[in-house]
Amino acid sequence: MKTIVITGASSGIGYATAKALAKDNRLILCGRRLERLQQLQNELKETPCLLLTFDVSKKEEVFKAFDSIPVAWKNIDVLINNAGNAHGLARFQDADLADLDAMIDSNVKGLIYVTKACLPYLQQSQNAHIVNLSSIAGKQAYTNGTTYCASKWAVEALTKGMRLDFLPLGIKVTSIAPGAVETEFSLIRFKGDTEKANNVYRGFEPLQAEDIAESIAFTINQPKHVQLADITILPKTQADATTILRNN
Ligand code: 8X3
Repeated sequence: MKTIVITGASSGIGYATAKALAKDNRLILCGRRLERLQQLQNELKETPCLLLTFDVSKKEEVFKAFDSIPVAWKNIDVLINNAGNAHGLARFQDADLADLDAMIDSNVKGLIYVTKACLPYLQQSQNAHIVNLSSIAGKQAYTNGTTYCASKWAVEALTKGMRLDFLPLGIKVTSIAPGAVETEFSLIRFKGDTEKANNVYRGFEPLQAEDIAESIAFTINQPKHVQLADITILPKTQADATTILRNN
């Protein structure tokens, strides 16, 4: 049995990951919306769950939440840094600065805050592991996505750097880099415009959140001496960040 923290647990990949890891583990489910976390907890009847409500981009909220963890939950084995989003899709010169701030705040600073806040608890574990949700956008910049891509390149750099820094601590660090996954991701990127969001997944079979959850489960269930460094997951009909074969 592992104690596993999942950020952004109330929807998408975080939600599917909580479901995939529910058996034989204890879950610390983190998100901004308590009702959504409670709903997930109700669905995971057999699983011991602790709910932490905070916004990853708000430093004080993050540290306050981790400080509030009861003693019985303080031995944390796995941190899944899943929270993060894309805001807007526009050329850098046209992009809204507030959108760029939001992506750096959640995808980069949020991951840093949560990891810093969680580290003292991870250090209690003999089998500690951090899984960072990156993206194909962390490996290939594309037009209109410059700052989103930069935020995911930062996740890649943080993952590689942490793997080096944590060697003496014995903490494994893995990056999971998905391509097109059909979640609320595009709806958020396009600020609720369903037509634009649906168009992203038009004419091919995208990944589902459950596909990514399965790889996360595979990653953290490796033998103690095995550290998966990096998994890139694409739909069968996606070759790179911008090349997708569509049938219409
Ligand atoms: C999500 C994948 O290609 O939309 O991170 O940036 S992509």
